[in-house]
Amino acid sequence: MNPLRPARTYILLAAGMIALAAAIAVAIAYRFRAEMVRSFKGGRHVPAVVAPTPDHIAGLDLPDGFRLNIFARDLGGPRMIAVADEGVVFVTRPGSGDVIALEDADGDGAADRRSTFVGGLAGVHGIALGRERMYLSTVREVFAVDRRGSGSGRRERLLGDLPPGGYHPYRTLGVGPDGRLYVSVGSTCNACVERHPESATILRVGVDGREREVFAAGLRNTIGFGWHPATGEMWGVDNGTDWLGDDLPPEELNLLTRRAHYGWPFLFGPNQHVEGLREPMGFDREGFRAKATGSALEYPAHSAPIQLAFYTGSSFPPEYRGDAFVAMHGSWNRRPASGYEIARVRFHDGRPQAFEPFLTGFLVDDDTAFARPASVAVARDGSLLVGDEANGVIYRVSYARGR
Ligand SMILES: [Ca+2]
Ligand SMILES: [Ca+2]
Repeated sequence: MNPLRPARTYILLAAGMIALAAAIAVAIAYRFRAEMVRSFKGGRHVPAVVAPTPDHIAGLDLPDGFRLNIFARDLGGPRMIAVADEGVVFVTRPGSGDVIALEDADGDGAADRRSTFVGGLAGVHGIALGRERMYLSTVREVFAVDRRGSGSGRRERLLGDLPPGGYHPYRTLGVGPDGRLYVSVGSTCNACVERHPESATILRVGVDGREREVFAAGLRNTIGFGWHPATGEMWGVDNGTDWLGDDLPPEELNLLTRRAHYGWPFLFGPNQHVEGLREPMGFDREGFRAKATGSALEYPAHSAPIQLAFYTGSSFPPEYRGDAFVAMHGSWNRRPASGYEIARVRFHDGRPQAFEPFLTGFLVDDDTAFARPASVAVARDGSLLVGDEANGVIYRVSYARGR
């Protein structure tokens, strides 16, 4: 046996470990160079998600006259829902990389047909329906598929170079009243000055993928957005910065207008300064504040608003027309937990008045939940569909008074 061999092995091993440690140090330094939160407040607190029992479901709270049933179950990890005019309910599942189609053919309020509409699209999350086409987004791409056929037809790639996902890889889509496609691109970090001009923005682009522009900026992650059915104005809910404490910053409802800046990472809510942030050298705080747009309404911190849907149906009482519903995914950075519910935004004459609880009770106690609500959509019969990402259930809320 060569006596030099063990020594050489140790030297190589030591050199390898030093190189690895250096690489990790560089990676950590790179990551935290951009991160602006100076001291981390609010611990990790994630209620355990259990399977829903009949007792759990019976314990859900709704305003008087509303009732709830299960529309579909065993759906894996459903995220966004889009309902077609003819009633088909499309659901994206980024984990399984597909879009499923659910139909309630006999009209009893529960889906009885289920098929895979689009498959093999890893990370598919955003969905929007045009007259003939369905638009889908993955982390860095936007596709169009013919939605009248089986879904298996040609897939046209409209965009292939969205910014990297990082902290927020789930992009969402909407087709505006102007016929253009809106793409929400969340931030790559918790709080930082982004390197890519399209990170932490909403983009606007033609449905052919051309004439792309940053529509609105300073939005950390506005997953849920939509257009008020009476005014055509665009409203969105933004997810505020983590680790700033149990009550800061609030989640925001913003009126989204072209070329506005909504303040992230420097300002929150109605343009309030964020304490505990490392601001860039020479940052002109007051100059920035003068140009930024504050929120219209606020919601408890860390509730994590996901999908937003305006109520466009007619089976709920008339005062719900033009109000919005928001799925609150629920906190992981706050004690006690917040969110885990469906909130209603009351609108009057096109202006938001207040958030109020609509469907609550998914949080059984501060350590236990039986849903992480991610989606809300209005079904063709005017009922509200609510998707739970954690247990793969879609609940259906209908108005039952007088029946
Ligand atoms: Ca049915
Ligand atoms: Ca803001």
